[in-house]
Amino acid sequence: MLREMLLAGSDAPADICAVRRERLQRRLGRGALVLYGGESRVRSADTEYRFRPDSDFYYLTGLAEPGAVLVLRGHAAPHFVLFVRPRDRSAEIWNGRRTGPEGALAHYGADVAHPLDQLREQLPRLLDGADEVVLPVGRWSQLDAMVLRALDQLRRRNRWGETPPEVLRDSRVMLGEDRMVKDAGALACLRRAIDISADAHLAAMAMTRPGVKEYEIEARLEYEFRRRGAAAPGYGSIVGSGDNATILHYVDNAGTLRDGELLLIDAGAEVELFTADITRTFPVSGRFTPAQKAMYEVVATANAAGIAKATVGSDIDAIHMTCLRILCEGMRELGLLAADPDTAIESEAYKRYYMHRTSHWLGADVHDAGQYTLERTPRPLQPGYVLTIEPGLYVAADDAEAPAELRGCGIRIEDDVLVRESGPEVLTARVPKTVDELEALVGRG
Ligand SMILES: [Mn+2]
Repeated sequence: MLREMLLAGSDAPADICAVRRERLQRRLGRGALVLYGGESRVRSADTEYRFRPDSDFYYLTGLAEPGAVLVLRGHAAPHFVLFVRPRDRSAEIWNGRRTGPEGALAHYGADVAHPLDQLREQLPRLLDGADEVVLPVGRWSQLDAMVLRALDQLRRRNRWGETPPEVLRDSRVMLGEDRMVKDAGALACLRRAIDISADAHLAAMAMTRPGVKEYEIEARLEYEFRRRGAAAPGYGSIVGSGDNATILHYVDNAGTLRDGELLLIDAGAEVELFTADITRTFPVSGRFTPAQKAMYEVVATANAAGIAKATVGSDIDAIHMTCLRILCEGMRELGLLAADPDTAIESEAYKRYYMHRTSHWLGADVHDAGQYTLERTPRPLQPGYVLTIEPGLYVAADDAEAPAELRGCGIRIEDDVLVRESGPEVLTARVPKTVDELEALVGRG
């Protein structure tokens, strides 16, 4: 699908994974990268979850098969080596098709491919002469052990001229740096994921009315995701009505929508591992109460100001502080806090109603790879970064100090934003969020 999407685009390279490997090889210098594609996970007894490959591995190979290992060598040819499960007629009848070493060469562009059981024997040879080994240290204990054993073997064979790498480096920093700036392939997937998610949110708004169950909304969202070819939700869909919306990671989705309450939906589709991350909040009945509307406008103002701040050279802390100040002013106007914004920020009194940060990187993981600070200072935004802007306000149902009409209200408005030289692009702009738009759409399906 990735290939089709790229070919349908302008002049994007046909094999984006090859371009990524070339780019990474330059970062590697004379080092060697070893990545594991991940394994199937048991759901219960002997049934498994659908396999979802490791994001870094898939980013570089496009191969989604359990057990595969990638060795990318900067120091010598062959540069791109894959280890995969061998073809096996019986196993494939039970558990699905396998690529096999032949397929790894023919379809994934490997220079050399081996059956997985040769990894132990081949790895020392492949790491010989590299100046460092780059791997996700501590992520997969078997991979760690395999690499350490290979290094030990090279050390013991030094008299024969073999040379072990001296440095172990964590791959997640290097891959994270590469994944920070979204390339043509990443952006094509993100735009597709967001497009599907936008339609899903519109469909959910249209069917919202009192008496509907949260899980019916969840099913409608995820029906749209799958109908349009997305692999799955990129994270557990949150469909929280009434005070369920004040639980940040609410995924039970078991409640009933009631007249007079708000509904918060945080859901996004995943396409080729890239996921949308969109939150909208609107009234179950299609009409905000005056108090709900006042609270909603505070969050909407923060969301707009946060987006405006997502410019080259700005940073996630600056966006957070911009939103936080507006939310604190709003909390005072709404009667939630008595303190002025400076005092509320200083004392952290605002955390009673706004307990999370405003942004995270978005990409092949919903909370994407890439460091947030460089040398302990917030990382300046660069063209090609994608982040969320998601201010919110949450008033617990039993908060006796809050105005009665706001108790049990949770509001979050989340957009996905691409940083560009010419200013922020709101990738999620198609999902309605003004009071007027929402009141016109909700329940009209
Ligand atoms: Mn988010």
